[in-house]
Amino acid sequence: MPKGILLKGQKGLYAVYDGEKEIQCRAGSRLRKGDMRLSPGDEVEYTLNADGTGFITEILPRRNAFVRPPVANIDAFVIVTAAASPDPDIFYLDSLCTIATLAGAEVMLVINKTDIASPEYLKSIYEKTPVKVFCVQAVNGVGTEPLRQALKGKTAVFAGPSGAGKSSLLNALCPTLSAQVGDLSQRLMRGKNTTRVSELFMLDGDIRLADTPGFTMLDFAACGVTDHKTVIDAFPEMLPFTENCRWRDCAHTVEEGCAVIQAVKDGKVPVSRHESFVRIYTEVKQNTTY
Ligand SMILES: Nc1nc2c(ncn2[C@@H]2O[C@H](COP(=O)(O)OP(=O)(O)OP(=O)(O)O)[C@@H](O)[C@H]2O)c(=O)[nH]1
Ligand SMILES: [Mg+2]
Ligand SMILES: [Zn+2]
Repeated sequence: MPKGILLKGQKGLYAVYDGEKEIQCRAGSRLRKGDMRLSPGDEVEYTLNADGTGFITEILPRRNAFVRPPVANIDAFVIVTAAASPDPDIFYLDSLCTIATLAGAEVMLVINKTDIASPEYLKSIYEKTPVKVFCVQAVNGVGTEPLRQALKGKTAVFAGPSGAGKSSLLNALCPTLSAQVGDLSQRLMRGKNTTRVSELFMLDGDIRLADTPGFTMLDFAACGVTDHKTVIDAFPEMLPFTENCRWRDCAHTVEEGCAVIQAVKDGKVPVSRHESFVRIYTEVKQNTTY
């Protein structure tokens, strides 16, 4: 049976990419309701009709899935921040990093607007982490080529504060898409009920990108972060130090003899990353029911 990736769905009509072209599909009601509802990014099986349209019969197992925006099988989060205007919100960036990492996605941090402010401060923080950093000027396309290379073969979502330059970056990566992007933002501006629209754009035939208005209000639980003990896994640069903590159940927040805290004091772990960790850990723990 043919397989493809769902790009978008609206009013029971779905666009499935078969690797070469889009197939217009319908789907049974079982796949259109509830948690397992078809989402952009889903890998699906479908049957082909004689007229070239299709019927989706199955959603293949998901590697991850999000509700707001509704997307699945995300390989990479492209977190866009401006070097200035608006100023970077490091806690928000680290929160997005945490959600992405714990969902098994790669994190790419794009520092935009480097024409008006230096990216060095942010760069110095994230160079000490596994986060991949790209410094760009979306307005004129400077620095976007390495990002395009890194995105090859992947399904990715843009996330980041309003005004950081996500739509500008999408245009820089794919100038021919600009009409579509313009259309999308116009549709999104019309009213709140349209903000759930979520679709993947094809770039260069093998990059799938979602410029969705999601991930603005961060709800850790809704994004699958429900166990405070896993938060440390989203800070891989701290993990090696945890072995030397005095207590085996050290939370690495305020404990005596915590080797992570010592590493922060020694300049081996960025202070802001540890601050974000403590805040996220505390927030997730408060919402943990056991
Ligand atoms: N100086 C400068 N301005 C930029 C750059 N990239 C984008 N901008 C400007 O920043 C503003 C916001 O850009 P958008 O692409 O609309 O930002 P966005 O992240 O899509 O914002 P939302 O759709 O509201 O989430 C626009 O006025 C852009 O022209 C850049 O590299 N340098
Ligand atoms: Mg935008
Ligand atoms: Zn510790």
